[in-house]
Amino acid sequence: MAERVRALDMIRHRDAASGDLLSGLPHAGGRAEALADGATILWGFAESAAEEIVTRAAAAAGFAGFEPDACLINRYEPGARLSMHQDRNERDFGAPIVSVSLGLPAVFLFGGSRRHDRPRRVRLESGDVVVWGGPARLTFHGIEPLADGHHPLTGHHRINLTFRKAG
Ligand SMILES: O=C(O)CCC(=O)C(=O)O
Ligand SMILES: [Mn+2]
Repeated sequence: MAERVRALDMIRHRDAASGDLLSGLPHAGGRAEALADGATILWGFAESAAEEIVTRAAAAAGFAGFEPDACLINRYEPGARLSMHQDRNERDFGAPIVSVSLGLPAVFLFGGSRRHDRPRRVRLESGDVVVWGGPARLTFHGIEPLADGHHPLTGHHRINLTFRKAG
């Protein structure tokens, strides 16, 4: 539950950087700079929230010391899917993948080491964090077509961030 709240905080902070949601936000180590009426930049804010979620989730899953250097962001609209694939673009398969989901729920398909292994279907909701690494690092996975809906944070979208050690 704590992870969920923190992931939601992260997206709120991002929204805040471009708009109106600033007043009263707790300040968690970043630096705030007023640009003009109603606009403020929170330097380093989302990054510090993301770092905490991701490193704690990785450690809880058995990958202490995970230091991602890349974040891939996918935005899904209703009907969008991601076919079964392995994450192979990273140089070091010793590091896990840490995935943070925000907004509309989705069905995550988590298969096996072969493309046609029957996948588990796991419903991911906003704030859920999935970590896979070690013997599971090259597991085939994908996302079922997104069902339509509305989420207060993201409207008709789902956003997924995958933190990786690419280099
Ligand atoms: O959207 C997701 O939950 C998974 C994203 C993913 O597998 C990828 O970007 O490689
Ligand atoms: Mn992937």
